[in-house]
Amino acid sequence: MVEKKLDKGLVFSGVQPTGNLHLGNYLGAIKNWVNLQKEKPCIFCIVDLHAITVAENRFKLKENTLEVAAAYISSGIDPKKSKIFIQSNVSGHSELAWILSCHTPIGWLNRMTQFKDKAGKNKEKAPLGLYSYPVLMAADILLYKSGYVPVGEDQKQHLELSRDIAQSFNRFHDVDFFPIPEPLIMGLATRVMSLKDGTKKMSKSDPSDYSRINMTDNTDDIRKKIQKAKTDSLPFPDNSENLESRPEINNLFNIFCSMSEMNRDKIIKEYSGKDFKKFKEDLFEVINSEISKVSVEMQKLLSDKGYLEDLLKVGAEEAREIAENNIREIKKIINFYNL
Ligand code: AQP
Repeated sequence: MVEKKLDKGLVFSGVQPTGNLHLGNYLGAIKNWVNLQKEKPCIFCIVDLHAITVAENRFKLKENTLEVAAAYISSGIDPKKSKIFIQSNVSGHSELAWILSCHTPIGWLNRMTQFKDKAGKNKEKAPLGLYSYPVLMAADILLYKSGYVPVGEDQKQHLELSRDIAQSFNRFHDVDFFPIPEPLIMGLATRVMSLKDGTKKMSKSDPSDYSRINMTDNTDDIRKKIQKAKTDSLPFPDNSENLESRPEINNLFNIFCSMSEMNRDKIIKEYSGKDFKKFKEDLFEVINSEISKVSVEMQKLLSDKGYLEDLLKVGAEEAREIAENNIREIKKIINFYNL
């Protein structure tokens, strides 16, 4: 549950349809949205324009898009309460991205670590879209004048940039049009790490399937992956202080806390000094009891493509209505001719 009072307008967030949705996306993002929709109007987008910033993601765009829609609904997002739609179906996202790019100094983009990570050594050959990705993200949020953006830790820097861009627009035009969006970094697993390397983020693009629990994994997959998850040769710790120096253990411990909703000290008391066999068995149980249900429900929804498509169409119509109104206002503020 969100503890602070949310009085700054609606909630916006999204997931890229890039396949391999995983436990990080679930715990760091989607699961938290289910509670938020009880308190606020929410918009949950499938951000396909972001996905095409990486060329390989274009191959399975349609099926990955439906997979995200199925994941949202199977996790408990209610399409009657929250708007669920595909980003490219609402043209205001691209239109506002251009406008906001004219309010974004290149120096701000040069600081973005995600671009540096994804472009790697080949930054001269990286597409412009990958570089300007955070401007499109600012447009996604500001198009709906959203006040809150629930995301995992990894998106914090992009969100800070969205705030700067909103302020820059407001200041330049001397208006108070865009609310300054706040990140909501929620839950106990805001940065879920790879099961094979506790210093690396659990990620869709990791070539090893054993690095992550996928939201479509069945019971057997989950069992195998937890059994094989990297630990170390020391016993389970007797306090949470030295966990930072044991990244794999820290990660499994955080996943356990988050999924079981058990108190940290209670978990430590239960397993302290023991080897990891029993802990892993119990970790498997808590993950499996939740994720395998989501996975089964996802398969069911994915077998009814028409249902998902209809729902996304309605979501896009509703989103378009808000977006078009706001774009009209923004154009007035800029002083564009509107003939
Ligand atoms: N490991 C993670 N822990 C916690 N939260 C995470 N999120 C992603 N990975 C983790 C959160 O999930 C939401 C949707 O993310 P996205 O669709 O933008 O995907 P991503 O962050 O690009 O996911 P990956 O797995 O890291 O993809 P690749 O490998 O392509 O880079 C966001 O709220 C994000 O914070």
